[in-house]
Amino acid sequence: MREMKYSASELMELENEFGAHNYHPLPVVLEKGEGVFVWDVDGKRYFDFLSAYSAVNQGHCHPRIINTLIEQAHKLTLTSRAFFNSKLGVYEKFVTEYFDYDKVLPMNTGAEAVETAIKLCRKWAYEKKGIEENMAQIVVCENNFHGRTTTIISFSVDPDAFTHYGPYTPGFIVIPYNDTQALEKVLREQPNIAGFLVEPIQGEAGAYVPDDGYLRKCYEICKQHGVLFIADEVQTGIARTGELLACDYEDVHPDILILGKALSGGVYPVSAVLSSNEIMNVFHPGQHGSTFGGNPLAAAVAISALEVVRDENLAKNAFYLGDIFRREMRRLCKKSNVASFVRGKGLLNALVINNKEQKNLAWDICLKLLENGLLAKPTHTNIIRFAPPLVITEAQLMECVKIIEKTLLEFE
Ligand code: IF1
Repeated sequence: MREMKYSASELMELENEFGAHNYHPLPVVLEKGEGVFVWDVDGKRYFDFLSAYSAVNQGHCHPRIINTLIEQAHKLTLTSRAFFNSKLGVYEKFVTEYFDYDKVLPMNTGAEAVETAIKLCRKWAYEKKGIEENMAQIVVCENNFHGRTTTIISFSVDPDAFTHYGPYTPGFIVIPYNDTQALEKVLREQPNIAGFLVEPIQGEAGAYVPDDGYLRKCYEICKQHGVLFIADEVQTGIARTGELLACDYEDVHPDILILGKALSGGVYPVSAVLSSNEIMNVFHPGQHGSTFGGNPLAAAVAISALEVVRDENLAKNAFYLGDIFRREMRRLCKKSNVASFVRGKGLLNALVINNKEQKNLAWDICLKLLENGLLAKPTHTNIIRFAPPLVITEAQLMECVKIIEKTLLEFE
C-alpha cells in the first residue's frame, strides 16, 4: 500500500488525539536524521542541539551502527536469556574491558538500569555489609533526575515528577547536591547507608556542574564509610562531557556505573550496570532479569556504538568544541539582557535565560531558534540546553553560534 503522506499539522493532530499528553513538544515534525542534522516533513533542515537528550552522541543514523543493526536484524534479534546467544558474551567482554569493570548486567532503558543498580546496592548491603533486612538507605541529591519509574520518582524533589504517584518507595535520603559536608554528615550520623547515587553533572537540572573535586571527595567519603558510590552516567557518559565518563575528570571509578542512551548511538534501547565481581556476584539465577536485556541485537549495536566513540575520538572533540562553545556563549552573555550565563562541560551545556520580564522567554527563544534552523528545548522554564551530537565540526559549531547570536538579538 502506498505510504499515506500526512502534513505536519495532520501528524501533530494524530499525536494529540491518539497519544497520551505526557509531553509538550516544539511544533516541528521530524522525518529524517543524519549526523548533526534532522529534517522535518517539509524538508527543512535543522541542527539538532538536543541529540535526543544525549542519546545520539554519535550523530543521527551513524552508518556504522545502522549497518550493524541491519546485519544483526537479519540474523537474530531476541532469544531471551533462557538460552545463550552468539553476541552477548562478546559484548560483555568488550564493554567491561572498555570501562574497566569485572561484570555487566545488560538492561534496556536508563530507568531500568537505575532500578537494577538500586536493587544491586541493597542486596549487597544485606548480604555483604550486613545491614539489617529492609533497613538499607540510599543517599540521593536534590534536583536529581534518574528516570520515571515509581521507585525513582519516590526520591525526586520535582512535584511534576512525583505528584499523585504515591505511595512512594521508602529507603532514600535526599541531601543537597554539590555539598560534600552534607554527605559526610549523613554517612556519619545515619546507620544503614548502603549507597550514594549521583549524577556527575545534573542534566535535567540544566547542566549543573558541581565544584571541581566534588566527585572525588564524595567517592573518598563513601570509601571511608563502606558505602557504594553509584554514578548515573546515562546522560553524562559516552563522551558527552569531553571525557569518556564525567567521573574520569576526577579519576573516580564508581563502585556501580550506570549507562544508557548513547550506549547504542540512539538506534535501540540499550542500558547497562557495570560493577566488580565482589558486588555483582550477589545476583544469582532467577533474582533479576528482563525479556530484552542482553539481546543479540542490542549487544551488536552497542559494540559498534562504542567503537565509533573510540575511533572518531568523540570525547576529545566534545572537550575541544565545548570550550569554544562556552567561550562564545560568554561573549554573547556579556552584551545580552536576555542570556545571563552558560554552564556545562564538553558538549553538555545550558544557557540560563533572564526571564524576569517574560516567564516563557526561553520557550519563545527556542521557537525562534527553530525558525532559524536550530533545535533546542528549554528545561525548568528559563534554561536552554545545548547538546549537539559529538560529531559536530568546528565550522558547524560556529555556524550554530551565529544562529544563536542572531536569534538572541531578536529578543534584546
Ligand atoms: C524524559 C534529560 C530528563 C537521565 C539520567 C536516567 C535516565 C535519564 C541522568 C532515564 C533520562 C531523559 C528522560 C526524558 C528526558 C530526558 C531527561 F535529563 F535527559 F533531559 F528527563 F531529565 N538517568 N533522561 O537523564 O533513562 O529511562 O529515559 O532511558 O523522561 O522526559 P530512560
